[in-house]
Amino acid sequence: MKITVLGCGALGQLWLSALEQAGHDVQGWLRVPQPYCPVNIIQLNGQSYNKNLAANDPLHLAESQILLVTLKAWQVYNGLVPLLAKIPPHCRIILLHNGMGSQDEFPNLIEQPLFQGVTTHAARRDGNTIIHVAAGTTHIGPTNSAAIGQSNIAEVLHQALPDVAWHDNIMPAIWKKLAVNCVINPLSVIYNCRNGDLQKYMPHVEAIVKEISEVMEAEGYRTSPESLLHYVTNVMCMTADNYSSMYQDVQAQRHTEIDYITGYLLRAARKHGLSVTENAHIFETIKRKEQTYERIGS
Ligand code: KPL
Repeated sequence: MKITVLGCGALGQLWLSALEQAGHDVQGWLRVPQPYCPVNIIQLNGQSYNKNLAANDPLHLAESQILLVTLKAWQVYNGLVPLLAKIPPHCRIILLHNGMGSQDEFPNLIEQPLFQGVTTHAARRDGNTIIHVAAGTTHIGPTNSAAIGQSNIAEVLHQALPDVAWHDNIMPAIWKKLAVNCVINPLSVIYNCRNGDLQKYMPHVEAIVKEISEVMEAEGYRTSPESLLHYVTNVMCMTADNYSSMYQDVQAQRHTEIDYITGYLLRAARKHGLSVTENAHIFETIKRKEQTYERIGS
């Protein structure tokens, strides 16, 4: 299949390499157009994958059957909207980012089948190389009417980078991943540690999870603090050696996804009149951290 991957960061390169090795005709799409996208991965089996893959070819884009968007949540609107008129009407668009709320920025703008996915694959950048630190599961499902029933897309992705699970209703999976990111990402910044080290701070983790569970229940999802804690600690263990994407963003003094992670949770809590003081405190801490370096950088 012809596939364009929008965003060539750690996750984008992971998917580019996996889809190319599965035999697809892939290209990367970068904000600043380039003829090639260098993809350097150390795969889970320890083998290196180093290739210059095609990039920013408008003809390829015009024929792409899948547009896989691996941009950060806050980049999606500006990155995706200009491409909508350049891809075919049947091109399937998959949003694969942490957090929620990016789609609220372009309601009903997308006619193509639109899917949302979340993944627990862990990858981190080491210089110019991306290390695939831990295997995970990608959950994917439809988020507009044109995408309903198109479950075969999960199979295409699964052949390239397993596991991929299809959900007719993707929202519970997205909320569970939001819970993971509300805990692991900001706490790894606050405690300056790898994901696995967060097991030393369980009272803090439990307090955050309890608030998330209350918000999820108010939103109509069946959950409990115990089951959510189990899910979050499991991801912590599976990705123990990884530094979370937010940790990596802060280290590189990049804008984080906190507005779409904890920020989204706070907005949902407010809607239901719930007080989520632990998460509010965490949100403020990360925003303050961002402001320090954004002020220095400006
Ligand atoms: O999604 C992640 C992230 O870092 O953004 C996890 C699963 C926590 C892996 O680090």
